[in-house]
Amino acid sequence: MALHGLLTLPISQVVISAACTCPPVTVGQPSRAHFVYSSPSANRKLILSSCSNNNPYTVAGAMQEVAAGEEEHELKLLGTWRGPFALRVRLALNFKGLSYEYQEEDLANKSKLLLESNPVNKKVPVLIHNGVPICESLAILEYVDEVYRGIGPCLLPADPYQRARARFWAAYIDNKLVAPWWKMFVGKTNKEKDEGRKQTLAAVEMLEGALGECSKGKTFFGGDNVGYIDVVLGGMVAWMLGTKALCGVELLHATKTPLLLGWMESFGGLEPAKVVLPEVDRLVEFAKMKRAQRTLI
Ligand SMILES: N[C@@H](CCC(=O)N[C@@H](CS)C(=O)NCC(=O)O)C(=O)O
Repeated sequence: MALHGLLTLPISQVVISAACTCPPVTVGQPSRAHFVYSSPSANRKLILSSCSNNNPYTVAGAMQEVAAGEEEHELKLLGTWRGPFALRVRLALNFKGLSYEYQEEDLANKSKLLLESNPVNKKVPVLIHNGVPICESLAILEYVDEVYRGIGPCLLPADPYQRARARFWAAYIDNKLVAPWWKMFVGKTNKEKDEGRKQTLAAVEMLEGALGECSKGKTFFGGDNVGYIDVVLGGMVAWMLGTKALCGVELLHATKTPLLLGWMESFGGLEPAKVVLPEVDRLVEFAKMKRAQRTLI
């Protein structure tokens, strides 16, 4: 890895991202920067290639060098292209600019690797880091954020109160949005579907308020940059957009949820999201077919 030249850079051109400092501390030039990577496997620091300060996601280029030069950096993700839980992990890895191998799972015929990696729940996503599996999407997000601290944007805020709040909303999304959404979509009776619909709409309204509060007038839950809540909800973007076609319910309204509508457009327009978010029509067709067959989605 051609890092030696970079190591000789004058300190005035370097952005130092110490192991627990978020965001990176900038020293010198405002427009171009170099990053220091604190290796999770060894106590050594590497300065990575230059990134534009204007776009934290261009650190992806730098990560390619880590992948090439850090012999113990090996990430493999088991997921499905449409699952909101695997999608949030892919979003997080992309936003952090981490390279990883992706294995698409067939839930009707789960791979040996999945069954061995997640023997308890046998579900995706599973992230395998240097051969060690990590299960449960929220645990994976936190793991990635901790291990690759200083690489790309931090997902969880540095402040303990803000961190607790981000975790609160992530749990809310799982329990009060995703679970009722599912009930609305595959509920066995009309009563069950109707309950799911009411709960989902109530959750969307609550999340509109949460976005206003967390973003402090900026675009994302994380403020100017995408953070933990953004990627957690991000996994649901295509499902939310497909809700009208799948359940006959309009989830977002220009008058009732203008912030979430704006969030969705901005989030979906970012390159790290664009490359993984499923195409809504494809998702709708697939989900309808699976619902008709009553098989795992
Ligand atoms: N709480 C889990 C949920 C994961 C989950 O439900 N995954 C689904 C796909 S979206 C799955 O693997 N289902 C397979 C099964 O139920 O056997 C997480 O956050 O990772």
